[in-house]
Amino acid sequence: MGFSFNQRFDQHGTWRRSFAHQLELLGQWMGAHELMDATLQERLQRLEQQVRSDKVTVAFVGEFSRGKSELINAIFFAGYGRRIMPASAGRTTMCPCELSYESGMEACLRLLPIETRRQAFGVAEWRLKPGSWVRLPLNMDDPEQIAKTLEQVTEMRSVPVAEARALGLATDAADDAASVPDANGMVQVPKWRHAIINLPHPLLKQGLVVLDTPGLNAVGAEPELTINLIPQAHAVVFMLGLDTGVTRSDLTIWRDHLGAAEDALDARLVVLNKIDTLWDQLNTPEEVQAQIERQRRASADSLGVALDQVVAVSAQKGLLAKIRCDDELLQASGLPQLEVLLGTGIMGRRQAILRATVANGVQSLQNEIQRVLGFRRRDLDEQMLELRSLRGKNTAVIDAMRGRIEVEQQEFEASAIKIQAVRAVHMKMLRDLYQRLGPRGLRVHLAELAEALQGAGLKLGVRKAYDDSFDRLRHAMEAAQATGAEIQAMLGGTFRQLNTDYGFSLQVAPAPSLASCTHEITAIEQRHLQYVGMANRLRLAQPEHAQRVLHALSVRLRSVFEAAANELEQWSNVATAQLDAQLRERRSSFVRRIEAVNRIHDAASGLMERIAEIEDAERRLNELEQRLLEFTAQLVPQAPADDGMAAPDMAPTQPQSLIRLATA
Ligand SMILES: Nc1nc2c(ncn2[C@@H]2O[C@H](COP(=O)(O)OP(=O)(O)O)[C@@H](O)[C@H]2O)c(=O)[nH]1
Ligand SMILES: [Mg+2]
Repeated sequence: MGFSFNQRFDQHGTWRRSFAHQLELLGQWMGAHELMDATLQERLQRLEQQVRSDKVTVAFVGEFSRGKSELINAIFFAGYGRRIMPASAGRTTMCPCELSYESGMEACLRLLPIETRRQAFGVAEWRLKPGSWVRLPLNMDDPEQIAKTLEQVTEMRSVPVAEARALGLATDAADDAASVPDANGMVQVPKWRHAIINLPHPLLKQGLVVLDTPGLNAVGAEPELTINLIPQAHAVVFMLGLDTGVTRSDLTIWRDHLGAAEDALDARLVVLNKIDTLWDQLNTPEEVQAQIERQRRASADSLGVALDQVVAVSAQKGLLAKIRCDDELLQASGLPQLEVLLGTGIMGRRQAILRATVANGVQSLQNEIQRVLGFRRRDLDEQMLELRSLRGKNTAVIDAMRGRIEVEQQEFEASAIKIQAVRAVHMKMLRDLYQRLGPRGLRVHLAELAEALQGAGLKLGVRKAYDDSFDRLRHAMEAAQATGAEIQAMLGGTFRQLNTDYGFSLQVAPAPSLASCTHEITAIEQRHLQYVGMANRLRLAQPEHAQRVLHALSVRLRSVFEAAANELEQWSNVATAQLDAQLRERRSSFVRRIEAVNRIHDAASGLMERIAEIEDAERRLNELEQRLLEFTAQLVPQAPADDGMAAPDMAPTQPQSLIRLATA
């Protein structure tokens, strides 16, 4: 038995809260024991942020009228006791709708007017301009008011053909997605370009983002959806209607907008909706079941997915059943099975990834702190040896020792200057690296593509420009990787020297692998080639559309490059922070040693006192280490009980009696 999506998400939320709390305690503890420095602080914050702001996006994609909005209502919003997203006959979602929750903002619907398409900005930029959005408040105590307000997302406007063209919306009769002009030469276009629904729903508050999309026509017009939003969703639910089967436009969306990227197939579910249309009195439950099975198989075949990735449901009956608390109808609707697949399968995997990342972060944090503790311990050991050698010695010997320590200290300070020089080279290499991975570097790599896409009558050279540009991008990533290796070699050499000369325990980890970034670039390329290679050629002939495509593409790539730069930066910071920490510890150790020798010089009891102090300090170090291990053991998350189990058997074995009941 697996968990439903909602349960899974709830458990995850609980874990995240307790993690954040534990992390805070750890931070306080580190501060109290002088184990905190700027880099460790930053890493703690990053871990905390990673867990707190972890968003999980589920996108519902498919041709209009397949029941996407109804399914969203059924899975997430049945608790409101009514339909929240508009999904009744003749009321179709006309713009992409994002349901999410931003704390500190009142519940509201924000709408971006379609006219913003006249400008080259993508939705991502418009997000930064809150003034451009129409904002309508939602009254959380009044589901009627919420539903009524959300009907805005179905609004259309009548505009002259020329204006629709200027907005980059399909008007060409050859394009079968276009709306046909009426007698006055007017066409219907969506009133809004994008909607963001800010709702303090428990799941949304915990970081769930639901993306409801309109049909093919609107998806095709907004490359940002295909290039950014849908590929970045953690799960994609592709909707089909049992009443229509797999149509040509269903296939177009599947192929051109979801792409057949192998690794993404895992995070994809196909929902065959409206099975209730078969529940009539004339068919026996066995016949109904057989027909559903046939359609599942046919859908799986036409889309090229495994049969168990196709789930048959009735969103409408599922919603109704939840509202009426009718468990038998709910089972018959197939909704619970779908929810388990989404929860245990897709979300479970996604959360396992986050937990693994966090476990890694905690482990390396622990290593860093242990390194500091180890260094302190070694320093104490050496002091102890030094002091024991002084037992029963006269003041001349003690003076000689002070002299030795002072010489050692001077030599050490002299080498600190050399260290500065190495550091300067390191910084320069890093700066070059960031420059190449930054927005300006990216623009250079994309210049050829931009030219080809924007040039008049371009389309022939475009494929080559794509190939070249993406090769260049991959190259840039490989070059960054090579620089990382160079930095590692250089720091490694310096660190080894310091370890030998001063008994440091410095170590540079290998530079982080950027293979996943290179892989991501290839995935973006594949998806993109698919996009430009198919039905979208026509659209690409319009310069505004080409501009939008380029724009969406660079936004997506920028985030990949940024991620690579961040990884490298983190890694390099850890290495230099280690060095700083050990330099600092060593400096104060010199001061303590000289102080101790002075005390021993002044009073016979000084030596025994100092030895006792050091023994005490060693005991405390052991306690600290023990406590550290306790903290990290608590932080490394335990997976929920059913992890690692195979996804539950999803064959839609709806009990015959239930179908009978539902059809009665
Ligand atoms: N019979 C039946 N109709 C459904 C079901 N789900 C949705 N519908 C209807 O199909 C139409 C389109 O639904 P909607 O959710 O708006 O589709 P969307 O355009 O994909 O979001 C509406 O009239 C819904 O009432 C279902 O499970 N069974
Ligand atoms: Mg809809």
